[in-house]
Amino acid sequence: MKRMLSALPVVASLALPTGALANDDHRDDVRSVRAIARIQACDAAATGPISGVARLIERPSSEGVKVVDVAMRVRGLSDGKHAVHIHAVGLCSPCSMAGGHFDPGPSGNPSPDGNHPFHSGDLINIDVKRGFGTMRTTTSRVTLSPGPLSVFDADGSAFIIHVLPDTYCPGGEVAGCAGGARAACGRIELVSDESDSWFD
Ligand SMILES: [Cu+2]
Repeated sequence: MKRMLSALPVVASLALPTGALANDDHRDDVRSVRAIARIQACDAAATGPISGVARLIERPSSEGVKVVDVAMRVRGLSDGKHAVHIHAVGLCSPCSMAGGHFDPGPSGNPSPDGNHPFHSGDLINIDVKRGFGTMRTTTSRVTLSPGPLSVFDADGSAFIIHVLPDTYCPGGEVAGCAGGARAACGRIELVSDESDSWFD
């Protein structure tokens, strides 16, 4: 009887590491939210063909805040830097249908460029060398999952790549400071767990 009682704490201490392992396994079950955008020229007759892809992954930061990693590759833009933003509407034909910069929060400034570069959808320039552009950034200003900052609101959202670089408007609202005319566009679409479109 005495021997059986003394065995109990051993069983309990063995249970602890088993529980920790189970938690680690459980974390692997949490799937990230992913989205993709196919980038096309706004006016291929004027610029020549432009094609690319942007991939987005939402993940929790170490503080538990949702952050979205954005990786974009585009061929056919002119060499140099081009502004990239998430615009308010998921339509690209024509590119003006994408509306202004995605900015669902309260904005005290109704002017399209007045809040620049502090819109939710403001990102960084894509850098193009010999016709091939890449851009990687992480934003905490939008989400892919549902919520007040989700790019998947009632009318969706789209990337716009502009003809000019984004200067981030240090002098305030100056025409063209946010990139000027629109060069390319891509509607952002949710990628389901079953879809293989992420990998092509
Ligand atoms: Cu823009």
